[in-house]
Amino acid sequence: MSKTALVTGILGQDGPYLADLLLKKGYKVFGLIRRYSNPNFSNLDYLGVTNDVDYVEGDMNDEASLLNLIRMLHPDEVYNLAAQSFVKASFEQAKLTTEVNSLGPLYLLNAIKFFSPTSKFYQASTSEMFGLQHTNGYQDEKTPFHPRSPYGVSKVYAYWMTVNYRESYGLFTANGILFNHESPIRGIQFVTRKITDGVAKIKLGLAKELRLGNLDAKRDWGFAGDYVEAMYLMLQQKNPDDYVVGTGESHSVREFVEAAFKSIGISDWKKYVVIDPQFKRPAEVPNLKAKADKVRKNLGWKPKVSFEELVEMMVKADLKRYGK
Ligand code: NAP
Ligand code: G4F
Repeated sequence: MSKTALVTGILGQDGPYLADLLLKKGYKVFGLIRRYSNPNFSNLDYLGVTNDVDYVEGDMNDEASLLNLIRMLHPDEVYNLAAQSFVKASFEQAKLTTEVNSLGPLYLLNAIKFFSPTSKFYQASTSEMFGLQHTNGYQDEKTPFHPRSPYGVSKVYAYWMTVNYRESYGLFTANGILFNHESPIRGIQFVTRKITDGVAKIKLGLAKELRLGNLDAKRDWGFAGDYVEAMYLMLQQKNPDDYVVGTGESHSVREFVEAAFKSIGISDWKKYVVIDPQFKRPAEVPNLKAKADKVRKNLGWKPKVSFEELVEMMVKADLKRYGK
């Protein structure tokens, strides 16, 4: 019999890449969607898997809907990807962010504890939990947390609940502490996609400028398609554990901008970029760089797409979209 997986956040960026991977491995994939008048399947369409996923309704804010789903489905694996994942919005919507990102995972953990204790659970933890902290310029599994946003704080709660339910009840729960990962279906508000979308519009004469915030922030950017493999691998191990996942390379937003303009043959990018304070944050995370030795050694995972390849892939996809 084929394995079953419940994936929350199925309509986001990571959900479709993970669904594609699991379907190729023969899983039956249940995707959690909230009730919408018009749900947006465009990211699943991009990967060509819209009709292969079984959709179930529920909301991370609605405990009963999650309890009921776990009780009915008894999935072999639960991947909790749903979140209010935009850091900037979490400053203005801290309560909502906390409810979805902290209490949502708690509801799922309780549902597993009561109704399906053999289900393995993956929690989408994040490098944002490290915030200002680093160990000699890197972050790894031993680096303490110092979150810098309501988003980061909400994810620290979920991280520890995931650890606590493993230690208290013997559940198979794993945290993937993922560094930034991007793709052509990255949400348009996030800086990488905002840049590649803006660059494509400038190239095609559809825009004259690109308005951005802090160009000095540095991130460890990888490709989402690579990172969902690490999520899957974490749930295939004999014992549950927590893993940092990243490339080990850090680039500034400025470097991303430069690379994106370079990919369309423009070197004097400063002519087009306007610094706009509305895109700056009350507190910034200045530098994220993964030391992902554990995931490489224990799970044999490594990224396949380089920074330059990622930028080019995203610019090309946006040019193609507007070209159409
Ligand atoms: P994303 O594109 O923002 O997708 C998040 C998904 O969560 C969306 O599909 C959204 O559904 C869903 N969601 C939000 N509130 C919900 C609710 N109340 N009930 C049910 N579903 C809800 O995020 P992503 O980039 O794919 O990231 C996946 C996960 O990894 C997130 O938890 C994020 O915090 C975490 N993470 C991401 C990165 C990264 O660099 N991408 C790094 C580390 C950790 P709608 O489509 O209905 O709005
Ligand atoms: O692309 P961002 O919005 O991503 P951020 O804040 O790093 O968060 C993402 O990665 C986390 C993992 O580390 C995830 F957990 C989280 O869910 C999300 O996926 O911003 C990246 C950097 C920031 O330093 C920001 O201040 O880019 C800087 N930035 C500069 N100008 C901008 C802009 N960010 C956005 N979104 N828009 C700008 O105009």
